[in-house]
Amino acid sequence: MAKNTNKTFSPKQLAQGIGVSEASIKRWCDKGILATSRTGGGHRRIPLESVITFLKENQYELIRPDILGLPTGAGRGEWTYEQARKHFASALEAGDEVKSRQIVLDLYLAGHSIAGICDRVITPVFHQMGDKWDHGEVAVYQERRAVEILHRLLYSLREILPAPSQAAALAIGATLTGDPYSLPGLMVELTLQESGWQAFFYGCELPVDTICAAIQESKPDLFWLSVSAVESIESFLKDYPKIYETCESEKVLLALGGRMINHTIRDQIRYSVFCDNIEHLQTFITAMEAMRNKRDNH
Ligand code: B12
Repeated sequence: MAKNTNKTFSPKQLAQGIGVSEASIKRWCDKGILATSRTGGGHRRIPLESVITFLKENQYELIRPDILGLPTGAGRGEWTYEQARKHFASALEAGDEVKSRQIVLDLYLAGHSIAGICDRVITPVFHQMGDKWDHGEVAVYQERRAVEILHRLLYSLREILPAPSQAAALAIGATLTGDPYSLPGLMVELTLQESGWQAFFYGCELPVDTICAAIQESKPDLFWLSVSAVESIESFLKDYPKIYETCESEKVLLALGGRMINHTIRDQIRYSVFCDNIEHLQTFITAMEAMRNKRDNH
């Protein structure tokens, strides 16, 4: 398994972090309950992603999250989506990055999927922020600051997700020229990684020819395009078929989403799957993998 982060902890650090004895941690390491590596001198080291997997699967409270490099207070809160939305909105508006991270991490540690957290907490909060900005209730700087906080938050989640294996399916994604909206692309990247894929968001505002070149060169299993803004409908309808045709000839699945793609546009284009939200993509990926496993077992 390729590692996401080099952060590892000693049994003593983890024991202090979750309030159990060091002997218990060592026993769990040796039984394989906690994925462990060894230093050159034979000492046990527990990678951060193994700590997170363990916390998600067991009911241990994080007593000292700071020891594990996690935000103060993480792992303590039990949120309903509704409460999480309310507190996440206030934290983001106030620019409280620690609180924002804590809420998302709490939800993740409590077993919520990345897709669920994105669609049910983060996205509605950004929609609400857009409406408030439109009504002059939120300043431009608050919105921009919130986007930056979200970037850092989503990157930090990527670090704690289990790393995909070298044999994992590959996905790449982007937005086209004229589309500066980065959050949906990053959310898709994380969701695919949570499903065990190697996923790379190549960024925003890519000219169509370079997207096609990337698909031809990387030959991913899936390409995702997020369309939140377009230069013009005409330019989109001219450029998009080039992406579809490249995917078709390279046998790459094309997942499409984004608020600009309405029914009139959908009637004029082709894709492998259209998603209104991130959970739709997760459902599609899960179904595809179940189909592949079924076929492999026959
Ligand atoms: C942040 C923001 C910006 C930032 C974006 C920065 C960044 N790095 O992303 C910046 C500053 C660039 C920006 C600029 C502008 N913005 Co703006 N922006 C927003 C805001 C507040 C949040 C956008 C966001 O990230 N939402 C969160 C994402 C995750 O939600 P989502 O887009 O709905 O995506 C979901 C689904 O569509 C789906 N999805 C999307 N893509 C894909 C792809 C795949 C493969 C899958 C599976 C799923 C999927 O999954 C997501 C999760 O459920 C929105 C409010 C809103 N309603 O979204 C306004 C909003 C979109 N902006 C608006 C406006 C007016 C503008 C500007 C014109 C402002 C200006 N005068 O300059 C410019 C236009 C820029 C352009 N070139 O188009 C308006 C648009 C109004 C309209 N009718 O179109 C909105 C709605 C605000 C409002 N209420 O008025 N904006």
